[in-house]
Amino acid sequence: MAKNDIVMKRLDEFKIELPSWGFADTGTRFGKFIQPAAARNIEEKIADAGQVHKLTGACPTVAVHTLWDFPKGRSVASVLKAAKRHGVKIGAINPNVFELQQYKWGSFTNRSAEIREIAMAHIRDSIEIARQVGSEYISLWFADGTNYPGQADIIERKHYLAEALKTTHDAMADDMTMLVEYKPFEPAFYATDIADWGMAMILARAAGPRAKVLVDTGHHYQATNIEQIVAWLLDDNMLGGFHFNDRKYADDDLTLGSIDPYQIFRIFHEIENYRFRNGSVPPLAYMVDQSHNLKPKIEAMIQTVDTAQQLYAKAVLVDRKALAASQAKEDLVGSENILRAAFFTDTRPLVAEWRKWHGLPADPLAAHRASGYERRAAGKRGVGRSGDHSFA
Ligand code: PSV
Ligand code: MN
Repeated sequence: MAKNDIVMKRLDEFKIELPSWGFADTGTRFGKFIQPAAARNIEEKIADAGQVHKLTGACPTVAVHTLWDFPKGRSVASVLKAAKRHGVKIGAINPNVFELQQYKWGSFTNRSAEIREIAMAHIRDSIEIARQVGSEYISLWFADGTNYPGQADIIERKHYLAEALKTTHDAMADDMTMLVEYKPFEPAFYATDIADWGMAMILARAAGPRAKVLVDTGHHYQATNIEQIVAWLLDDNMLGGFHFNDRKYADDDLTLGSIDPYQIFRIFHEIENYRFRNGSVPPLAYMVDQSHNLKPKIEAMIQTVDTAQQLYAKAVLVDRKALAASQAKEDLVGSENILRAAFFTDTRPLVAEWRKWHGLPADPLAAHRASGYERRAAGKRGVGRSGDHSFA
C-alpha cells in the first residue's frame, strides 16, 4: 500500500475521546474565569462534544465523570438520550473518589475500612453506569497520598490499594477494561500512592488481565522520557490508553502539542514502531484530558484533535525500513534525520484530504467559527451567569 494510503487508513482507525469536563468552566485554585458559552450540565457537554465530532469526524465518544455528570436526579437514560441526539456515545466512566470530605485521608488507601467501602460502593456504581451505557472502560485515578514524611505507612497503603483494585477488576464484566492512571504529585505533595508507571503497572498486573496502565502525558516530571515508558508498556502488553494534554511545568492541562509537539510525535512513533515489529497494536483508548481556563473550549478541543491527527500522520510517515537499516549501521545522524524528515513533513494536506474523503470540512476550526455555534450557546447559556465570581 502506498504510504499516503496507509496514513488514510490509520486516520480512519484513530479515534480520540473527548472529556465531558473539558467543556465546563474550570479554573485553577486561584479562581475561574467564566465563559458564557461553557457547558453547564452533561447535556450541554455532550452537545459540545457532538459539535467537535461533527466537524472532525474523529471523536465518537465522550468520557464522563461519575460525580460531575451523574449527580442525584440525573438518569442514565437522559444522558444516553442526549448522546444519541448529538451523534456520540458514552466512553470511559471516571469514578470520582477524590472530592468529598470523607476522602481527606484517602479513598482506597484510607485506614478506615468504612471509608474504603464507601469508595468501593462508588466504584461499583460507576461499573453499573458503564454497563448501562455500554462503555468498555472504567478509568481510575486516585488523589490518594500523603503530604508529610511519617504521615502513614506507605506499604500498608499499597496493600489496601492492591486489594481494592483486585476487587474492582473482579467486579467488572468480562468485556470491560480498567485503566490505572498515575500522577507524581498534586494533590498529595509527599507520596502519591500511585505516583508513576511502575507502581501503576505492578498494581494493574496484580489486579488481573483486564487492568492496564493509563498514561496521562501531563503526569510526569520534566525530563521523563514518556515515549520510552509507552514503548515498554506496549511491549509488556500493559498499555491501556492515554490522557492527552501538554504542559510547560506540571499537570498544566494545555492543549496537545502546544508546547512540545515533537514529544507527542515521538510517542506516536513508538506506537507505530510497535506495529512495525508486531504487525498490529493492541486496543488503546486515546482520550483527551484537558481543561481550558482561557481558550474557548470547543475551539481548544478542535485544535487538539487536529494536532493529534497531524502528529499521528507524521509518525505513520516514518520510513521504518530505512530507519532499521540506518540503526544497523550505527548512523546516528542518519537515523535521527529519518525521524525528523517525517516530523517536519507538512501533513496538513494529507489530513485535509482525509477529511474531504469523509465529507468533513477541510478546516474544522474555521467551520466551527463560521457556524455561529459559540454565539448561540453563549446566548442560551450565558444568561444569569456572573462573570465576576468571587472566591473565598
Ligand atoms: C487528575 O489530574 C486527572 O488527570 C484525572 O484523569 C482526572 O480524572 C482528571 O484529571 C480530572 O480533570
Ligand atoms: Mn488524566
